Amino acid sequence: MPSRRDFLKTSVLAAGALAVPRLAPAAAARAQGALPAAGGARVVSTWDFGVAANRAAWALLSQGGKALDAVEAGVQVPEADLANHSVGKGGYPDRDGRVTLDASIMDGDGRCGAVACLERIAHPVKVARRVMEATPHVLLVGDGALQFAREQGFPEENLLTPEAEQAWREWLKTAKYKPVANSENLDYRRSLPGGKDNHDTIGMLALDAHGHLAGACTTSGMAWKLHGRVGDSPIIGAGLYVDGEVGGATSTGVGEEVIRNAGSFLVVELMRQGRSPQEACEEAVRRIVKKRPDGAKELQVGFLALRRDGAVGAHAIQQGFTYAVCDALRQDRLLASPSVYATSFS
Ligand code: SD4
Repeated sequence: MPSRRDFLKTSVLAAGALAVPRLAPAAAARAQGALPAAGGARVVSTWDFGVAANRAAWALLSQGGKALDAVEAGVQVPEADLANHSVGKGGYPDRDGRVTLDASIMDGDGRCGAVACLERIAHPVKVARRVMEATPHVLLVGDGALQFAREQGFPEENLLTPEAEQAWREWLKTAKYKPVANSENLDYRRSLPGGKDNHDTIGMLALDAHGHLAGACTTSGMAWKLHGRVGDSPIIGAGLYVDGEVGGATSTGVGEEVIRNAGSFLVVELMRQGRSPQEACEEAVRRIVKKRPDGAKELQVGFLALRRDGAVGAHAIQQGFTYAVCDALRQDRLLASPSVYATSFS
């Protein structure tokens, strides 16, 4: 039996394309980072599950809807998918068996809202938007975020599904903790609990027909994390940043590395200085690798950027990061990001 690594190597060499292990809705993803502006609205998002999320966003964008509404609607698709153990209900819990969610949303005009370590609310992105619109704050965490969500009338429910609980109980047998690359694209039904499904996120960026930009990012964070751990996804400037004058960026992977480098803010600032979305993502990845040359060999971080003219860029440390692009021309594009390392270690 060839290993997953061999399989990736072979398929890349043979076909010039990256075959992803989880069923890719747009067939095999083509390896590509930069995409030129298409004119008109466009939405991009991370990983294979971005294709379905983009579709929900496109339902609004194609009708002249606002980028902010589109990203909020789009990321709710993986949040609601119980087979997705990375985002929303059904997400893998922390090491205490608690599902804690992180999410953020940002408009091109600078308004933003976020929640971190939120329990019992299935759509954290909606609470993030409510923080943005109904409070003078940007970020609510833990019990305070839950209290706010309750007061705002969000329904409460148990987010730990039997499948996720079983995976957690399996993990407890060894209690080994190591983030693994590209878990979002693994087949959750076949992968071993406690092994590969160890981190996950959807980041989405949209440009609407009126030229406005917005972004959202939502995750259950790293499976088996310490209770209270917060990743990059709800940190404005780390997992998500949008500036309507320039563009937006979002990230996925080991959030600690992204936070250390203010990753998404960095990508947007590099675009402001004239780098293309592709060059900006490459530089942000380079900074992470440069600071931790040995550690970076064993971890995944991917950046995705959308410039205000609709041009797209993506780059990752490891092979295997995919992203979805949707516009009037084509709604189901799934592309494989270029990467620093040619083979995925997972
Ligand atoms: C985190 N960045 O919590 C998220 C998880 C992730 O691929 O994106 N994993 O650190």
